[in-house]
Amino acid sequence: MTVAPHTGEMIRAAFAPHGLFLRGTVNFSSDETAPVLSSGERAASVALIGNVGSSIWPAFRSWQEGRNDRGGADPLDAWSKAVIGPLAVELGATAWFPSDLPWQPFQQWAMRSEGLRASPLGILIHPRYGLWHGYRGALGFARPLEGAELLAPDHPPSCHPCDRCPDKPCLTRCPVVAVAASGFDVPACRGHLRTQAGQASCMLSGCLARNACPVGVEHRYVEDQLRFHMAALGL
Ligand code: B12
Ligand code: SF4
Ligand code: SF4
Repeated sequence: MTVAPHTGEMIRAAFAPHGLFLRGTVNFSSDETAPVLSSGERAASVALIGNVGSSIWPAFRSWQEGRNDRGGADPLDAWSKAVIGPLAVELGATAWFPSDLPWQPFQQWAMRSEGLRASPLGILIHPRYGLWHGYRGALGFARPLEGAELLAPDHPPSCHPCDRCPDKPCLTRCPVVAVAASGFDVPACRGHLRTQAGQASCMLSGCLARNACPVGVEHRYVEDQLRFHMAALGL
């Protein structure tokens, strides 16, 4: 049994005012270990909710300005919960958030539902938005969602930009070689971010490796958002 066919439209309409998009959906088969809903049942499906480019930034900053505590220690997570939590209740869904433990496999869900693959940086690359997109939450439903028609309207054809990028500039721009085909060296990156050089480059205008990618440059995060994410990474 599927949910009402208009659920995709309802999800889109509910999140659009916040700059959030329905990124894709996954239906679990009965032999998979799906996440557990607040009702105690296993989820039959999840809908991924996220940003493309800086789509969430005006809504997030305006929410933050209206709060005495500026959203607390993790304001973007707090905003995501403030927006997605109540809408999940309205839609009869359980909400999960990417930074909450136990980590739900957001990237696996995105690969499956959006046909995306990992870039050498570890983050998934989108044929249109490049490295400039992310996930703010997921909605779990007790029933399967219908498939293709629930994808974002601009869902791209399945192709992996890194396969068509012979020079791979993302692998050569990091001053401390923290980004390598073998993995992301978190201590090396954070060590550099604490130096004067790191403060004057990556912390100010974003990860040099991520900025070097030629895909979706028009969707690069605005400076304020870049600095916000770098501050979180450099902690
Ligand atoms: C832990 C974590 C980190 C750790 C990574 C530690 C490590 N070496 O693994 C740290 C803090 C360093 C990190 C950094 C960043 N992260 Co991070 N991170 C996560 C988190 C919370 C959990 C990942 C995980 O282990 N999941 C557990 C398993 C169960 O999930 P999975 O889907 O099955 O597993 C995938 C990941 O493990 C991934 N993976 C493996 N190695 C690495 C290494 C890195 C650097 C990343 C990002 C992913 C990754 O590959 C697996 C296959 O799908 C996810 C959110 C989430 N719930 O997934 C975000 C997440 C993966 N991060 C994200 C982002 C954007 C970043 C940063 C760019 C943020 C920033 N402030 O700049 C940086 C990346 C730095 C870079 N190289 O550019 C996004 C990626 C979105 C996308 N487009 O794919 C996510 C999904 C969060 C979100 N809100 O959207 N991250
Ligand atoms: S620079 Fe090339 S290899 Fe690196 S993430 Fe971008 S498209 Fe992929
Ligand atoms: S933020 Fe700077 S130090 Fe860290 S991976 Fe990117 S380029 Fe390297």
